[in-house]
Amino acid sequence: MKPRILYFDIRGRAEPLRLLLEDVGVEFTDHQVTLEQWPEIRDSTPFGRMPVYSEGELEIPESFAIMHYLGRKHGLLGADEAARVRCDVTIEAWRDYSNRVANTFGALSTSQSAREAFVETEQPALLADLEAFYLANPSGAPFWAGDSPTIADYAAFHLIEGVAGRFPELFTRLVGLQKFYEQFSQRPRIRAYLASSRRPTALFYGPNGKIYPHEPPKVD
Ligand SMILES: N[C@@H](CCC(=O)N[C@@H](CS)C(=O)NCC(=O)O)C(=O)O
Repeated sequence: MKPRILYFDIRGRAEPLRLLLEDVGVEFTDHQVTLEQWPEIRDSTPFGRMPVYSEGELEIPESFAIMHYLGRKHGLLGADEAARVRCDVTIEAWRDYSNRVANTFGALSTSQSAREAFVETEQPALLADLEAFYLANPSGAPFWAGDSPTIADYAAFHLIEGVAGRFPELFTRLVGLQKFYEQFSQRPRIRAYLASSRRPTALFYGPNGKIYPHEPPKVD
């Protein structure tokens, strides 16, 4: 039986998992749940949250636990200790960035002035630090950790795509991140997935509904 990802009909926390499975060529069922369907499904999930990954008898909640499981299974955790450390650091640093974005744009309680401050000051600084870390990969290969793909690349790719779509001016200044993004998107199975209709179009849910990659952020 094919493995299954259960998640909302958005990219969100499931997208790095989808990108990984696509890239390694594993066929999977991508069960996309609408907001309306969710209340009926919630109680059947381990923590009342998604994503949930299933493979036969194995059921894994928590997106990072799933990511690490798939990383172990498909040899995507780094080829040596230095790469494994860079992989972990990359995952954590992008997780912090993603939490800041979610708190800023996904929460009704965030004020407009806090959103402005994030976009003008904090976000460029966070991304510049991430870019510097990427460029310091000693291998010089177009990956975040060592000279082969790791789970960090799928996590970073998904979040960089959000920057490219929603903050294009900022993205043009982040030449290193652009280079990674362009090279990674040319991997044959990734390219096929990006062009496919099976991919959800929305990035995530904001307080007023779905947020799309090319929708500019509302900061005023
Ligand atoms: N730490 C969890 C967080 C999961 C989570 O917050 N999922 C959200 C969607 S992104 C959810 O299921 N929300 C529905 C709800 O809370 O009712 C993970 O990384 O998987």
